[in-house]
Amino acid sequence: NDFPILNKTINGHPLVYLDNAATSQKPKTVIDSISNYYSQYNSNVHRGVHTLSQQATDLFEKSRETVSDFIGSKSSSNIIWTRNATESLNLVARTWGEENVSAGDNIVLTEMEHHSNLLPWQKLAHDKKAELKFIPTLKDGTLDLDKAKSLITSSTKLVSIVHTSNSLGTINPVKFIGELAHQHNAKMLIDGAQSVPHEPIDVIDLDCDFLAFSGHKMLGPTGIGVLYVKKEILETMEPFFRGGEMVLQVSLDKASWNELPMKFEAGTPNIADVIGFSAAIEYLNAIGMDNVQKHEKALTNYALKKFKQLDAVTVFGPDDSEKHAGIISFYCENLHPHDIGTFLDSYGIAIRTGHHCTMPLMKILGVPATARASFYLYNTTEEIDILVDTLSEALEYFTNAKR
Ligand code: C6P
Repeated sequence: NDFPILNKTINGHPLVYLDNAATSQKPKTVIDSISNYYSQYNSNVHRGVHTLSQQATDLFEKSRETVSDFIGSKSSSNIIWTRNATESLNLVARTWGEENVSAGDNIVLTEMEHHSNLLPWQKLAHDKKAELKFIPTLKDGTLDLDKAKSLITSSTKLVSIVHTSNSLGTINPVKFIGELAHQHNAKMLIDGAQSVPHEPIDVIDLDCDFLAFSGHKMLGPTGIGVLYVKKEILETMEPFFRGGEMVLQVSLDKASWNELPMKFEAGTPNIADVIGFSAAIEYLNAIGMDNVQKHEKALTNYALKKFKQLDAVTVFGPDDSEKHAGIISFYCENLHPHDIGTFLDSYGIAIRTGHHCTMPLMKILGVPATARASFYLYNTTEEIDILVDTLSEALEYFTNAKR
């Protein structure tokens, strides 16, 4: 009941929203906080001495502290606002990457990276004549960690890895891989787009150098993302964008930079969505991330068992919910995932079908695309029953249609 959209009917059926890996729904507190900002505090931040500007600045900076605490960061000045995880990843490639990667170096990724954690490194490697190396995916959807040990060497400058795969649901051992990276003096970046919304994250415990994630996948609005960077690294990085707000002194021929994190936030920021994102985190904190994780583990176990009843369906990713987050990616023999997605939609069930921006992984799995159901804190086992029963009907319908 906290989520207005979940009371909707779609095609005459109650909405069963199972596309949370693409984006989550928003509780009323988040929607209201944005409206409240525009009706009560709307003004620019860090610029005015007037009351409204100071109130907006206070809310904006308090939100940075809320996010910082949520991921266990030592200071809110390690938190840079971006538009989304994609921008956060590009920021690292275009600043730290440009300055620290040279010919002969390598960057280690996995075969299951989202395009957002592949394409920026492809460009950097091409420009710098560096090499990309990929930790392979084993048959069970986990990473080949023996291979990881031999791929990460003294020539590795960065290991950049997806924490939870959006296409397999695999939860990767990023802390262990980070230790391997640090043993070779390489930096560790975690793509947390699919993990930060679903489990407690502590950047100090993970000891990652960079962490990227998006607000819209964790009850927050679209258009707001985060890049966490260790302070000592952030201090050495050049700005990404240049312009207003990120400067200290400007003359006609040169400029010096504002203090952290403003140095990385040129121009008027997305104030309303920062405030909305903070309301989302407060909502998650009130429930507790341990509880969110526990609930989704139970749903995943339930779904993995239920899917075993469907003979013609292959589920990708590990069998064990300790290694498999609430993302069930599947393929039905001789049936295109889009047909399944359309059939399910006619019953009000929203899933995602396609390559999920992981085309190289689809090639490795040997499928053109998958159908994907992804869970969040508001989903129920009853909804999984509806999904599996309707999927079973779909299989029957398409088998009969082909006869
Ligand atoms: N994955 C999905 O349906 P943005 O779009 O910038 O908020 O997030 C990019 C991104 C980065 N890494 C991972 C692991 C992701 O899953 C995503 C977004 C969505 O799977 C949209 S393709």
